[in-house]
Amino acid sequence: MPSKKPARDSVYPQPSDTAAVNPHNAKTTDLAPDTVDASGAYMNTNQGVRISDDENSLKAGSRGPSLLEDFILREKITHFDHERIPERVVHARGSAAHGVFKVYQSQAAITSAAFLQHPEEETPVFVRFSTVAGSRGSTDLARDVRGFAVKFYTQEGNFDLVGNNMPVFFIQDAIKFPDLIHAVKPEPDNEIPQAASAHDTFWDFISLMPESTHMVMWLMSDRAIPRSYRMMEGFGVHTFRFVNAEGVSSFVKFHWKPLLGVHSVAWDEAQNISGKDPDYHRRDLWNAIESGNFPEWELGIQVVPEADEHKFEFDLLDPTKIIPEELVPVQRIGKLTLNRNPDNFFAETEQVAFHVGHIVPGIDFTNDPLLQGRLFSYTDTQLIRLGGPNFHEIPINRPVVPVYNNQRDGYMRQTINKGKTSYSPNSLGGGCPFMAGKMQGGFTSYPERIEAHKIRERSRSFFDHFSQAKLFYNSQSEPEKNHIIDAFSFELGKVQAVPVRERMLRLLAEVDSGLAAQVAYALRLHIPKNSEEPLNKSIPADADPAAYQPEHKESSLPLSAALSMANTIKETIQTRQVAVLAADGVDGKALNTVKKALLAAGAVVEVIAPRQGYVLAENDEHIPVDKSFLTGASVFYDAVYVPGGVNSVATLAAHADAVHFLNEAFKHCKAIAADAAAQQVLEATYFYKKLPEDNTEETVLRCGVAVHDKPAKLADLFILAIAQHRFWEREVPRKVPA
Ligand code: HDD
Repeated sequence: MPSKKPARDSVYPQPSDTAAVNPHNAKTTDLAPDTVDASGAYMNTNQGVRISDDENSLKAGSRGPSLLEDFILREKITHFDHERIPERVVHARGSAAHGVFKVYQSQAAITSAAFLQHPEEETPVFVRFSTVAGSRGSTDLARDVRGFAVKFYTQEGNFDLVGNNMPVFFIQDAIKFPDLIHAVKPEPDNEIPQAASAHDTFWDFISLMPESTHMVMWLMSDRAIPRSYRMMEGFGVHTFRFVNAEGVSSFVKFHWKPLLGVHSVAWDEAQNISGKDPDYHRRDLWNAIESGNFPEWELGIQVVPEADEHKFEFDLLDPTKIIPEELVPVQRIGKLTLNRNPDNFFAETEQVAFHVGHIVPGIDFTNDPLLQGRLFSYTDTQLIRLGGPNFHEIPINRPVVPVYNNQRDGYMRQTINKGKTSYSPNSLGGGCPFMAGKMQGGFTSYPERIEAHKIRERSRSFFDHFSQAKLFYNSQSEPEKNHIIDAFSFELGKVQAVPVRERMLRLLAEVDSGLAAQVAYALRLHIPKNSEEPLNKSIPADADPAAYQPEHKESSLPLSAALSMANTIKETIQTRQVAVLAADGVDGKALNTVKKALLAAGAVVEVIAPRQGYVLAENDEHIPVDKSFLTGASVFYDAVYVPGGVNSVATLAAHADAVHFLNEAFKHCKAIAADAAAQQVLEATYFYKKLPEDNTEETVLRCGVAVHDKPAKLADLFILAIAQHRFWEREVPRKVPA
């Protein structure tokens, strides 16, 4: 046994409390050693030489040529020339935040992972959300899967849960990942389209890969156009293992459940937002955290005892399958809170390196062939993206525990290792660093018994590609089904190759004949009567095609309520964005009453007017304006309120942008409220004639439009309506001219 703690092999300050060197624990005011703040400091070069003139290069005479000896200019330009690093090959566009995780109660019975033992302990986390296909500068509201990657800086080292906002994946084996990504990325000849799956190569690939059917149902659902990162679920996708201190293993699926519920925007709205504010989700996350509205998720787990591995009608190792929550309930075991924005996008969000293979004792892998391939890919990609093998030394990637091993040198090495020994075993270094046995928290892999032939083959238990796609579709509400039909019609409508469209129709017919028929109607095509033979084109050269036909199984569950966003939490308007349309002469008293009630309920309220600056209320109050009709748009808000006031109402009723604002909000099924005195504005809208006569709570909850002559009562009704998120039933028939 070592008699004393080995010295830290690091250049960083070495306080006894490891939390003090952890940049992730630091508050913005409490700068960590690696964080630089120039307040009060003089500008200097990278070598620390103070700069007296950063405005002019060194020249031979004030009108003469620049001199090569200008080391200040050369250093500055050279650094600038090298400022870009390769963007992530997938998930290039993202944004992130710091936070903490706390477990509710010890999970010792199922896992020995230290961060899941003590309810009083906080584990720092860094979470990055992303879109998959678009490049770094693309739009947040693309129809796409969202990455949901969480780095837990635990006392046993880093654990990365690198998941998505959809619980399944397109492919079953990692060897197909480059094909999938080549197909979805912009087409190689003309680099079109950006951040979109609506093009030939993607659907060509999908149409030949029936295993992707379940995932594309999710992708064509509203899950692919979230209202906010804060309102998405997250999933670890693969089945992982938990292992307890006795070495007993259970299978586990990870879930993140957002406390604000799971909500989306409308597709038309998503496309509008993409043009008007491509940073919509990034801004939303940033603003929520800056304003103290910290996003929260509960960590959920579905646990399956080892002995039950084969009790399901699908294979737990197949990443195109969920475990329906009706079969194995999700236990909520802890809470994640994002409470601090990064200080520097590049240093933190861009340089963070997640890896599905970063696990800690108590957690282990399964033989899911997609997971197994990922284990190779993530380190490999960081080597090229972050420039070498020392990316773990970048502050955002460092574990909170000191690192002692015999790895040395390489590009950008930061650590100054002391001593002569960088090998093991050694006697000259006292045998340090020592290996840790189980008792000292050493990681030991779960000793799974494996006895098999070495073979390239897909397990037959992975051949059911449609039963869970059907389960997903059958579990959706009518509006959600309509959105899926529209999404397929849109995406396949953008595909030029008719045989690809037809092949997709045939696959959709395997899911639901009504779905296939409606998409076929939109495309004016017939659904091919018979499937191509073989239906599954993804077959090895020497295989018997017949043996590769997918199985046509039915799920024994008719539906799963957890799969529909219609069943999400609808009890809060916390952080919902409400637009107040106003012009000079607005009824300031009514406006303030409704605004106060909305703010008290946690909403964010912004005044939109014909001009920026302020509006002059009836009572001469100056009411600040947040945006004009030029800089604001209904698609940025969850709800709209029109206060009374004779002049304001007359101005807005005659203002095309104000009327468009309301029509569009109605089209996107949002809550709308108006003072009775603002009726003239509503009369100018397309939907006025559709409004019911009465204003009971029941009517407002059904149609989402509240009109009342008492502002306080109006506010109550409005808040109830906003909490519903959207009134999707309004879309039938979907014919609003906005
Ligand atoms: Fe991956 C990034 C999630 C399959 C290879 N992946 C990446 C990120 C997320 C995921 C969230 C972004 C991390 C960040 O914010 O930096 N990936 C998934 C999920 C998958 C999945 C949930 C299936 C269940 N990925 C997958 C496969 C491979 C990769 C099968 C390769 C065989 N993924 C990568 C990568 C990336 C990546 C190329 C790009 C940038 C990075 O790793 O750091 O290595």
